[in-house]
Amino acid sequence: MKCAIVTGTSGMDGSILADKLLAKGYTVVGIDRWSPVGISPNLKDAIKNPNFILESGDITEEEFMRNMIIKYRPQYFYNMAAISLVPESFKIPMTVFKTNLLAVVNILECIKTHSPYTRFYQASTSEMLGDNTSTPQNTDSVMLPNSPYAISKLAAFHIVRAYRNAYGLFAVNGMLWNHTGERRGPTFVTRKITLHIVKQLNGVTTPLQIGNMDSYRDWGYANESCDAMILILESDVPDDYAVNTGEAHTVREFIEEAYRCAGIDIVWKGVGKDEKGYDMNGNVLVEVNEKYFRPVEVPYLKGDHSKIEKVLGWTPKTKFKDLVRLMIEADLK
Ligand code: G4F
Repeated sequence: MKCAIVTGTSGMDGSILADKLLAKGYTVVGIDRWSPVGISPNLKDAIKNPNFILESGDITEEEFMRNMIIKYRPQYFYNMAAISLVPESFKIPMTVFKTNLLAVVNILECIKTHSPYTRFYQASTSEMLGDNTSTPQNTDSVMLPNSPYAISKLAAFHIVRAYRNAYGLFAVNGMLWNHTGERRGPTFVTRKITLHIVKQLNGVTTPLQIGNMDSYRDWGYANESCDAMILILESDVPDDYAVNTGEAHTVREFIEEAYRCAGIDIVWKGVGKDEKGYDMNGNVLVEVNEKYFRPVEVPYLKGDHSKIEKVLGWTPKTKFKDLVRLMIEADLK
C-alpha cells in the first residue's frame, strides 16, 4: 500500500490532500502540532478512515522528523506546514524562517539519509514574486520577495532545487498563486469576507473591516490546486510548476461579487481610509480599517499555467464568480 506523509494536515490544503490521497487508497500520515482545541473540523472525514494516522510533532525538530521518515519510509511527502499569513511574518520573522525554511532543510536531510526514494513536494508560492508586477508570471519570473514570509519561501524553493540537482532526489516545488475554498482559514481575506457577509445576513450589524482592496490576486479553487499537487509529485520527471488560473481580480471585486451572491449591491463612497461600502438603503456594510494595511503590499499577481497544462494536463475549471458563490453557499450552510 502506498504511503504519503502530509505535514500541516489540519490546514486547507493539507486536509484536502489527505482526503484525496485516502480516496486513492493510500495510507496517509498527517503531521501537525498538537492543538489545545482538538482535531480540526477539516479532518472530520479523514479521521474516520482507518488508513489515516495522525502524528503530532514539530517539523523543525531533527529527531522527530528522522523518526517519522524511518517509521513510515513513505513514497510521497507533501510539506504543507508553514506560517502562511504574510503580515504575521513581519512580527515573528525568526519563527517564520525556522518553520518555512529550516524545517525544509531538516526534512530533505532526513529523506536523503534515510529514505532517498521518498518523493518530496514543497508548497511554494506566488508571494515570492513580491514587487514584480510584470505578468503573466511563472516559476522562471524574476523574484522580488518583499516580506519575511516570501523570502523564507524563496530560499526553500532554491534548497529544494539544490537537493534535486545535487543528490538526485525527487524533490519538487508547486508554486501556487492564491487559492481558496470552503476550508480557507478565517484570517485570509476571502474567507474573512464570506464569513462576515453570512453573519450580516444573520443580523450582525458591524461592518466588515478591511485593508487594501486594490491588490490583484489570481484566485483558484483549492480543491483543483490540490489535484495539481498530486500530479506534480506523481509525474515521471521531477520538475517545478506554476499553478494558477491566469486571471486576476481585486479584493474589491471579491467583496462586490460576494455581496452580489447574497443579493446585495455595494455602493462605494469616500476615498482611502475613509472609504465605505453601502447597501441600497444606506447602511454601512464595509469599512476600511488601517489596522489591516501591510508594511508592504504585493500589488499584482497573475499567473501563467501553460507548463503544467502542457506537461501534466492540469487546467483550472472553476471561474472566479463560481468560486465566490460556492464559498458563500458553504458558509450559509
Ligand atoms: O488573503 P490574504 O491574506 O492572502 P495573501 O497575502 O495574498 O497570501 C496568500 O496567498 C499567497 C499566494 O500568493 C500564499 F503564499 C500565502 O500563504 C497566502 O495563502 O490577502 C490577500 C490580499 C492582500 O493584498 C491583503 O493586503 O488581501 C488584502 N487584504 C485586505 N484586507 C487583506 C485584508 N488580507 C487579509 N488577510 N485580511 C484583511 O482584512
